[in-house]
Amino acid sequence: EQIIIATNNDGKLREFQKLFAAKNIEVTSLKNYPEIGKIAETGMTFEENATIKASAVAKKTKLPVLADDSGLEVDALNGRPGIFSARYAGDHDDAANNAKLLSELAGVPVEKRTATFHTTLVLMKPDDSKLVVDGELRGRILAVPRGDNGFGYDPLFWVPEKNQSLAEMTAEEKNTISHRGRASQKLLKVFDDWW
Ligand code: ITT
Ligand code: NA
Repeated sequence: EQIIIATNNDGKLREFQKLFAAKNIEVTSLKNYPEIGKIAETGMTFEENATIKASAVAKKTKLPVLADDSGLEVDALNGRPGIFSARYAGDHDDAANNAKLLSELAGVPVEKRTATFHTTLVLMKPDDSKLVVDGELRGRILAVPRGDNGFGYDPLFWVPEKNQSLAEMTAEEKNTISHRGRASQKLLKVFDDWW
């Protein structure tokens, strides 16, 4: 079995490779399809954006495609950056995004720094039929980054049950509890029947 992950994000790809290895599903990314350029995410929801990415790639490859649209919803910021998490500080730049998040939350006390990480996955067949699943993780935004693992906002996302940031966890630990891990577990549960 082969699935293309419609992503240019190496951090996501690494996590999916681990998550899907258990099912013997081989995962490749858009790196193998340089002719597919940047896909404009013009939707207003995670599902719309994931569907746009999946369907653009399915059309070109005629293969099953999985797309991930994710984002960080910060309560004190009324749910921002949300679907704009990649473009929060302009062009996709993790360091700039994290710096902007810290500055927007400057002075906000720890108990008010609650946030949700959200992932919507869209699995699409070449005939455009799709399977949609979501996953979420609640946590808090730290005032100082912690840990070197993971990617994106991981050093700033603290998980109370573990007393660790996502960047302090191993990839396996993160996959067990994360938004992406939870969505993937749902997907893998129904995958065989749906396929
Ligand atoms: P693709 O669209 O190519 O998949 P992207 O990084 O642009 O890659 P999104 O549109 O889903 O993906 O943007 C999600 C943003 O949230 C982006 O800034 C990521 O770095 C960040 N992000 C997503 N999942 C994350 C995770 O598990 N931990 C930390 N940051 C994450
Ligand atoms: Na997006």
